[in-house]
Amino acid sequence: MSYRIDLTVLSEQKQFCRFGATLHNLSDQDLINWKLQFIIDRYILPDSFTNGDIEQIGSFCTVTPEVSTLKANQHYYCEFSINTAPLRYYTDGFKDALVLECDGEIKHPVVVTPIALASPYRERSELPEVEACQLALVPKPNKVDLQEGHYLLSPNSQITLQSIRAEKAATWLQVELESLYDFKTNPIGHSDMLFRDNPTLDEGEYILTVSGNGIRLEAGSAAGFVHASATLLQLVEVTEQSNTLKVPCIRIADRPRFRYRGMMLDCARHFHSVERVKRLINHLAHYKFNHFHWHLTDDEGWRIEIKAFPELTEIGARRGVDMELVPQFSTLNDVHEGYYSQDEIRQVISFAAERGITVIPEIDIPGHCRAALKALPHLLQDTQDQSQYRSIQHYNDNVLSPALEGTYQFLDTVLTEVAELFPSPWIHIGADEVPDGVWVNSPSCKVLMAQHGYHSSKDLQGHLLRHAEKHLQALGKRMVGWEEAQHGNKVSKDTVIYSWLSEEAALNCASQGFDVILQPAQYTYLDMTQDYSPDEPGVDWASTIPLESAYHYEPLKAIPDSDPIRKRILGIQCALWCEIITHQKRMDYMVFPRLTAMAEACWTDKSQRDWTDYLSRLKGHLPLLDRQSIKYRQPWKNK
Ligand code: TNX
Repeated sequence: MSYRIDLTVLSEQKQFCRFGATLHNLSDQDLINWKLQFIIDRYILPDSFTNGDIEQIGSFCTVTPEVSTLKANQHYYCEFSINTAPLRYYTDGFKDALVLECDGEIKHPVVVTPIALASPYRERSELPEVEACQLALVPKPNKVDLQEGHYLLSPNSQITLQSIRAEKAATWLQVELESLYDFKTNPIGHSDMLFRDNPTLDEGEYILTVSGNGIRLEAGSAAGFVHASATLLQLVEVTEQSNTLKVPCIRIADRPRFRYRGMMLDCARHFHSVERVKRLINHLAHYKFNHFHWHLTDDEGWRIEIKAFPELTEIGARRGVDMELVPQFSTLNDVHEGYYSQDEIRQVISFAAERGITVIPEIDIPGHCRAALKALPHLLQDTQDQSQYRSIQHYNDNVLSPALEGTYQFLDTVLTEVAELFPSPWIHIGADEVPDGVWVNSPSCKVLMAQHGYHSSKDLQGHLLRHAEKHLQALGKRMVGWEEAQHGNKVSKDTVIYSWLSEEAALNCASQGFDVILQPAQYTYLDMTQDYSPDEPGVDWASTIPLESAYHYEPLKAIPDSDPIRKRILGIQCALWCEIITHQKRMDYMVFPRLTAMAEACWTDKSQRDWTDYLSRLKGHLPLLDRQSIKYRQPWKNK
């Protein structure tokens, strides 16, 4: 180890903190004409920086020190401030660091020590001890009638279809019985797993009956059959005999509480392979989710192949030191790259459809567009624009211009390809977090504003989104977007709003006549830390979300059942933003077991939900997670 960097909190207040960083030259060579690079996801106030200058693009920082030589066995020290909340977790500190010499020609890796936090070490909180429940069903079905005895699935067991709608569910059940329990059904055996149409059952609803004669799965929809299969997969118990499973005799009549039950995955901040995406979608099916919201583009990466614009992925899907997109969030030295070809996307869509899940793509505009802007500057950059702005993630060049022809050409072409590729009736266009100050000093935006009598940047954003909405409508699609999509009051009430700030904001949209999906960050963001110990990975800008808080998310608590506004709330979605999700293990840790708590908020009636009861079912359910090698966060310390 030749170079090491330490970061220490010097002082902290609610919205202001000061830090000291020390770079140790532990080598036996002087560093000459050197620079320091590091990654941190807070904005460093440039004027607060001592002993050098800092330049920051997103989370990527380059320091030019005041003194250009750092002697062997000496150290360099700098201080700086942020005007945001204190750091509480090790993952808040430097993620990586690098020393550059000779104009970047020589790179020296730097060991990063864990940040010395100001706050005292906080113990991880403990869950109450509970007995593992035998009938470990998650989410809890709405009506369960447990009976005496068991039915044995044997080497002679066969799946029989009396409904064409059940075909996909039956295949999925077969695949999962084999992968989870090493159980093979017999194509010419005794028909004891029967899928049967029941036209009295609504979308998603099912009845599952296990008796001495066998197992019957009834539904009126393809999704209902998938949900029935998911329940059956949680009911089976292994036995000593090979290819023999035990299922308790039972009758379950079950239906979803909300018709939209979703999860969003951010594949832009870090790329996740097709295999990883499918793995997650399969888990979603086990918990009766029916939508997968695929966040495919953002400032830090464009992940979907667009045939008309190969630059979007040639340039926009790669980050590295000497590239158009500089490193962000994780390593400085490695190239981070990846995108999904249209063929791979089709594969994912059909994999999801086989599990009752609709894939909703998101192309995030007009903010969060840095990757697209860097890839297609000739179309998208407004070279006359002198506006000064800084986005939440510290970019000053990430917003599309509503006054450029190229913006519309880009948007129409991309949305047309996306609409052709995805059978989903909904297309998500983002619309979140356009920074203040954008467009104000753009001559062409001023002209556009004057032409239409617009007064603010919100009007301009609305102008662009209304265009997107009309284009999507012409392609037979419904536009959906984050909460800010209704800013400027230009899109129609046909747009579905995904509300992430608060329930109040969601209800405000619903009362204006928008359909709404609830995704409040304080409860449903799986990138939030799960406890108060500093070694918990994650962020906490919205909250820390222990399992108990996730479980206790109860939407619309204050709204009477009779209030018609409830009809506008279509459902719930949880989200995994992936700034810190760099590998499968981290993903599993952040997702599980909180996903199971979210599933219950989506599926199970309020009257059926109980924290302690959930915990005992969760305890009984953990072995099934183990069978899938899911590296979940241990809910109990000494499992
Ligand atoms: C907010 S919620 C964002 C994302 C970040 C996330 C981090 C929303 C629409 N935008 O861009 O990744 O916070 O938690």
